[in-house]
Amino acid sequence: MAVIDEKLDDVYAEVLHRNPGEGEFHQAVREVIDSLGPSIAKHPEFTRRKIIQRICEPERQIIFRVPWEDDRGEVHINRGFRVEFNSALGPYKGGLRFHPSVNLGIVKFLGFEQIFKNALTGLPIGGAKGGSDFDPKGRSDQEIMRFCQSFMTELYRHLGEYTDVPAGDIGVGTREIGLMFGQYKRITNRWESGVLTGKGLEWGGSLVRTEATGYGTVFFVQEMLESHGMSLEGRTAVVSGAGNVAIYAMEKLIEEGATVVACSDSAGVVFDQAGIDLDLVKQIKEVERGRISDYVDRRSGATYKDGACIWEIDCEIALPCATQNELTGRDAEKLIANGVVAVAEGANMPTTPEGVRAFQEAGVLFGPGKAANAGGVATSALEMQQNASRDSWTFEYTEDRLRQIMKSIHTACDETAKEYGQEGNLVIGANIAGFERVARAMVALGLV
Ligand code: NDP
Ligand code: 2IT
Repeated sequence: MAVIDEKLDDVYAEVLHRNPGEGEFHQAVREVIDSLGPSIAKHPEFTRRKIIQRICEPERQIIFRVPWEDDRGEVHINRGFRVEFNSALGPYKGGLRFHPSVNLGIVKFLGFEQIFKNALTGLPIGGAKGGSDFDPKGRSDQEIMRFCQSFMTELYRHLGEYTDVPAGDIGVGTREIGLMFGQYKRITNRWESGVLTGKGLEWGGSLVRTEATGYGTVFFVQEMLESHGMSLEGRTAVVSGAGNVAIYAMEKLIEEGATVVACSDSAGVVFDQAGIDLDLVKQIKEVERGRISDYVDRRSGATYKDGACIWEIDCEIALPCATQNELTGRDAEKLIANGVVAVAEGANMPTTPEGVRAFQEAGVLFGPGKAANAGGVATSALEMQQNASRDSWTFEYTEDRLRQIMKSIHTACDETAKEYGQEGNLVIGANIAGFERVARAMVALGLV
């Protein structure tokens, strides 16, 4: 780990003390704090107003019981979370994750990252995250509906288009957003489209939101490559995961002339030298909600390995798009030895601190998640704009807006890194650029 700035040492110690056992949250805070020394040296008002201490403390944390009944009549009790972290720049905004691993520390790490990511988009959105330890795998549509309705029956009172606007994340897509929107509408008697994003196209959703995170990550990679006189054309890529982010990252990579040779899910890895057949992946994961192992049954020449490590596969572009801490220092060493040129985080915090350091020391172009995967939430903010004006934009126009936003995020990270004497370090650039926008707003809004 980098040596933490002296003045920030106490701040981090206090975070550890106040939030025991929340390893992922500690990791996310440490990563940001490690970058901020030069910024607070330049802005004594941030120290005087205790901006970092305030940013590390969520404005509000909601934990609630979610009871529901399965198809056999058995009662289940899950735990629901919403951590409303920071609203200096706009209403709380961030996804909901349904996965058995969800706990308060994970929701807090995600909510904390979201503050800076949302600031980087330049759009008026604060930071939040939520979810539940509910496991949707193997559940029927009826069970999913009962769970979503129970979850929203508690959460609705905390939401609103000017208050808190959730969206999807792991285990939450258009189906779940629809069921939650339906329950919100029923309870409140309001057709309030701006209360959730990631909605279906026929009931207030935006074109490109489904594709946005994956596409945005690839646009960010293109910015990194182009600023070094390179392009995606003809490059070999590997993308972990096979969910929403991974699928649309693969789609844009392929469109831009790269060959994607591998993807994965939590069980194993598919390798397809000829290039992943994306229509088949979509059929298996989006339509059938099956496992990625099904791919090899329908595609000759492809192989599948249970429990394999995707980062052992030769590639020039590596995009971790599954989950946190999925790419370790050892994995990074393997990718570097195999000649990786660029890595961008489609997932949130997928690379461990050792992994990030290894890439940076080896001179690999590295795009941190809070910059590289900001296209999803940015397009959510575009959905909110369309909802507020009761308008809907074309695919081309919305995609162009997304491309411009990703370009401006890259420029902000790059220029901020240069301004602070850290040229090429997009981690420091992203952290400081995101932080300073929030910090300036917090100073302006007073001690609230
Ligand atoms: P999905 O639920 O659509 O897909 C998740 C994928 O990751 C699946 O292939 C899943 O495999 C795999 N995965 C999940 N948990 C684990 C685990 N513990 N170990 C290994 N693999 C795992 O989620 P998304 O694509 O929406 O999200 C992926 C990542 O992108 C997350 O980090 C999320 O926070 C981040 N993100 C998402 C955005 C969005 O707009 N959706 C925006 C920005 C970031 P399996 O099916 O086997 O569980
Ligand atoms: O991590 C993320 O940025 C998301 N899951 C998307 C959040 C959003 O509000 O669109």
